[in-house]
Formats: sequence, structure tokens, C-alpha cells
Amino acid sequence: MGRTDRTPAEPALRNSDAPFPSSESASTSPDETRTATFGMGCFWGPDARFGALEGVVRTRVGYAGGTEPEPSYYALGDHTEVVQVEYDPDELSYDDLLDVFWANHRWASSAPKRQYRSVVLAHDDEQFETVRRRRGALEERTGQSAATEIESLADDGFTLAEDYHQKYELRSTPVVGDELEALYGDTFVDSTVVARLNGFVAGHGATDRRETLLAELDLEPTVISELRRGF
Ligand code: MHO
Repeated sequence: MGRTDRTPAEPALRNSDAPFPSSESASTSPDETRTATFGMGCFWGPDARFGALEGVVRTRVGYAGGTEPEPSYYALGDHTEVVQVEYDPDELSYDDLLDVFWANHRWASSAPKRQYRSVVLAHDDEQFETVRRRRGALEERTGQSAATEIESLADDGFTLAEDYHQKYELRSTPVVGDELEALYGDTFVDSTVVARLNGFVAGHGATDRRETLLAELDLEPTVISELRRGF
């Protein structure tokens, strides 16, 4: 008796009711988050890169920017692989995310396929104008013209990709991927801890942040040592 059936927000954490890793934010959970959507080549890499950033609450990969109904990886139609980043605006700005976006893909040449094009899907007019201004400044600074397209994301414009594409780096880490998938179940994709670990195993994030998160994890020693190998 006395037990509750409440599902812990982050089952891998020692304090598994915590919705957010304590070391990552002064607040336990941001009241308000914002979302940004970027196409920048194969979505596996950006999923990890953004997931490692302090202030990012969750990442998801999917398909957007086309008209084909119900796209999937093998029936993409005119869609593009994108990463959707949900973030705490008190910790990160949209401009910070745009810095990461342009610093980490080939924006100056058009991609060989529409699947991998450079595109920002703006969630509102403010984002749209910010990207326009920033793209102009980038071109001016570098003297190169940017292939990056700017479009408005329709309300139903994002289709979540198949499970096996979500947090790909972590999923493909031996032992760890299976363990975390089993532990999190349906909440794997939306977990902040899983997003961080996906980034950290891909080599992103500072050592002290990786170690702090490791110390908060309530996982088998074999899982921890596999994670550490990836770090
Ligand atoms: N790395 C793969 C692309 C996968 S991505 C989800 C490849 O080189 O074919 O598009």
C-alpha cells in the first residue's frame, strides 16, 4: 500500500520523479518552452548535437517541408529530414540555435536531394523574420550565397519519423540503447535525459556535464561503463 502508479518522468535518474536533470537547469521544469525546426542533412547528427545543449528540453526527428500526406522514411515524397528542438527560452535563444544550425551543415551548396536540403521551418512570423535577417547577415559576412530555404511550418506540417530514427546514436550504442529503450518505453523520444545521452555518446557536450549526468543516473554498472566508453 501507499504506492502510487505515477510513471516517473525520468526513470533513469536516481530521483526518478525529476522531470529535468538538476544539473542542467536552475528551475526544475520550464513553464514555457519554444520549438524550432531545422533541415540540415541526415537528421541523426543534428538530433544528437541539439540534444546535448543545455536548455534543450527535447528533440524529435521527422519529415516536413513537403506536401505528401503521411510521409515515411521510404516514402518521403517531397519532404525533408528535420530535427525539431524544444527549448527553454530562459536558457537558450532562437538565435543561439541558428548559430548551431549554420555552423554544422553545408549551407552554401544545394544538397543532392531534397531529403537533405538546408531549410528552416519557422513556427511564427518572428522566427521567420529572424531567420531572414540572419541569413542575410551570414551571406554578407561570408560573401557566399546561402542555399538555406525559409518556410513557414503548417500546424500539421511535421510528421514524427519512425522509432528507429529517434536518438539514433544512443539506440546504436551497445547495451545502453536497449536498456534505455526498455526503461523509457513510449517516453524514450521525449525524455530530456535520453536527448542528453544521445548527444553525449555522439561526442558532444563538456566532460564535466557528462560526468554530472552520469552521477545522477541509477543504471547498472555495465550500462554506465558502456556510456563512459562513448563519452
Ligand atoms: N547515413 C545514412 C542516411 C541516413 S539518414 C536517416 C546514409 O548514409 O545513407 O538519412
